[in-house]
Amino acid sequence: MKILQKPAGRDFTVLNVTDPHARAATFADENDVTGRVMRYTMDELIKRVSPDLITFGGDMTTDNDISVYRDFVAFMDSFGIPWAPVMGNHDNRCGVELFRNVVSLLKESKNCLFEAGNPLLGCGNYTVGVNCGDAPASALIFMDTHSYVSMNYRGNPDFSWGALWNSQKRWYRRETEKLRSAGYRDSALFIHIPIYGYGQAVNHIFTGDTHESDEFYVDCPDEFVRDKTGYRFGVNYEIPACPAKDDGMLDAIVETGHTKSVICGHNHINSASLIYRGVCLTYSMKLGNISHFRRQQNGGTVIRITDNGITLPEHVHVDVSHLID
Ligand SMILES: [Fe+2]
Ligand SMILES: [Mn+2]
Repeated sequence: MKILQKPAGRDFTVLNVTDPHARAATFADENDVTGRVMRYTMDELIKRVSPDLITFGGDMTTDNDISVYRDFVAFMDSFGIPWAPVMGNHDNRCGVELFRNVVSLLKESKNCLFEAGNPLLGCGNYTVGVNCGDAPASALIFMDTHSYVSMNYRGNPDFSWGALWNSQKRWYRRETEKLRSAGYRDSALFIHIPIYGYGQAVNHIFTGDTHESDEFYVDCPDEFVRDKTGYRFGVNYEIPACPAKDDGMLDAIVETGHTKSVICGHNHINSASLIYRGVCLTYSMKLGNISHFRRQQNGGTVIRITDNGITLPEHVHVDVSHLID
């Protein structure tokens, strides 16, 4: 487990960005709009948030092209800030040999904390500890949600979004047990594809699936149903693209009682943050304007590690209208 230091007397700030779906031109052509949007967004986020760590929620690119992966890794490295990614479904399905090269890029990268972990669990199941001096504070857990599985999904017998495997849930339980006995107060979990609990939470808390509003990133519009805890923000514009059958992961999280917050990507136009069964389930803001994009959702999502544990997330919206109009 890699350890980062929380400076005494201030919070440790984690900035999550996700789903850039970069293209060759994004970084190769300095006048390319998608590249300008991505650079501007990252620069703004870093200026406004001053992150100690950038977590990355997957789907680096949709193009199965090693040069785009190389450019993206260099881009993330260029900020001089440690960063920790999970794999997205597009990364996972880019092909065996290319994927091996992507993993090498991440391992060789200067500021990337990525660990492939046990290959029997997929790729990129690992933990980063945040300590204050020698004292463990909170931990960040990263897990691979794979790409697709074949099962009956919404009428399609051959398809469901990827789910965490049983072996990964066993790893997660052991990992949180170890963290707890080492003195880590709590943890946040970073994944690409939402776990089944996201779907359950939406069904449980809201009467409808979507709510059309441009003000999703501010607190609760009146007409939007508030959950029982009174906590929620964001809007889901589409149904959670989670596995079709219960992956049992929310049960594992609730039973182990260590992870306070889960942050996922994948649904590019969802931004809801809900507390369900005592766990905060959040969709991250999306980085950049490529692939299924709402300009109100461009930005990043922040959690902070305080002396009292991990805070609830906040969305940071970066307006890029001047670049894409
Ligand atoms: Fe994506
Ligand atoms: Mn995805």
